[in-house]
Amino acid sequence: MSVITPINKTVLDHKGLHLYHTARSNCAARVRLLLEEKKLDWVGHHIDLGKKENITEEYFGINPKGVVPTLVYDGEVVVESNDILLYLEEKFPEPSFRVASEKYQAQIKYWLQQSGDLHLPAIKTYQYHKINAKLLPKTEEEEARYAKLQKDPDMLAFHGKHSGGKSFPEEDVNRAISLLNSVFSKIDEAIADGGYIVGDGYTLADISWSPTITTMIAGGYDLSPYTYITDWYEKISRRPQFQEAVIEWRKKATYAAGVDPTIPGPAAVA
Ligand SMILES: N[C@@H](CCC(=O)N[C@@H](CS)C(=O)NCC(=O)O)C(=O)O
Repeated sequence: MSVITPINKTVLDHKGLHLYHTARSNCAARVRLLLEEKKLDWVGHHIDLGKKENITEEYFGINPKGVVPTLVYDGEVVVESNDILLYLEEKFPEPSFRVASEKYQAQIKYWLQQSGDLHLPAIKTYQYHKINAKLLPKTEEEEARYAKLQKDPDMLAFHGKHSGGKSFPEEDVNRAISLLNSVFSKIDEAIADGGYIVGDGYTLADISWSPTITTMIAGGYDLSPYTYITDWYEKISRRPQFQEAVIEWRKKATYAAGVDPTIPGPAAVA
């Protein structure tokens, strides 16, 4: 569980649930979705990635990698979106998005782990290659600020690959696509069994992966070979909670001056 001791002590005074999040982030969206499903009240702190509001000493003081989301609950700081899902499930068990059997609980953990492990090499790489590198360019001053604050070597290497208008190396993009194809084939197979990723009910595994599908569609990823995923996504995206936590929030995103916010894909994810 990614409970951390923050350097920025101001958040220790937060009472109740506070979420530091971004409108267009699939990582933040999965946490908003669970909060919505559990009908929990939360205070939002919107961190606009376009305006580089994450690249500040204050924000790195609560999230050491400078990424969203970060959850603060009564002063306890939790990072890593999939760990936040497990944390919320533990603190607020009803309604539950886990299933009772041990076999299924292990499967949920596996899918949350996959979602976390594949984020940087597959989902984020694909998305920066397709959209975000152009959507979120850093000025020289922002680059310098980032280099000073970011201590994580993987994050430095990742953002170094698109700095100064560079394109992602072809091998990274090919690897991302191959990882995505492989995980989507597995998810498709899992859904074929019971209509959901784990068993025949809506669980944290679906809550973790469905906002990622929105992001993939927005990035122009072809999901048509995965017919079970397509039907499952259709079903989940019709939930009012999904509309509120994922789709409505995406519409609130703002963009850096001079950036074209047009996103390919169905109108629902524009
Ligand atoms: N493994 C992290 C990844 C978080 C992450 O990379 N969030 C993205 C938005 S989806 C972000 O904050 N990007 C800004 C950046 O990389 O500087 C999690 O699941 O919370």
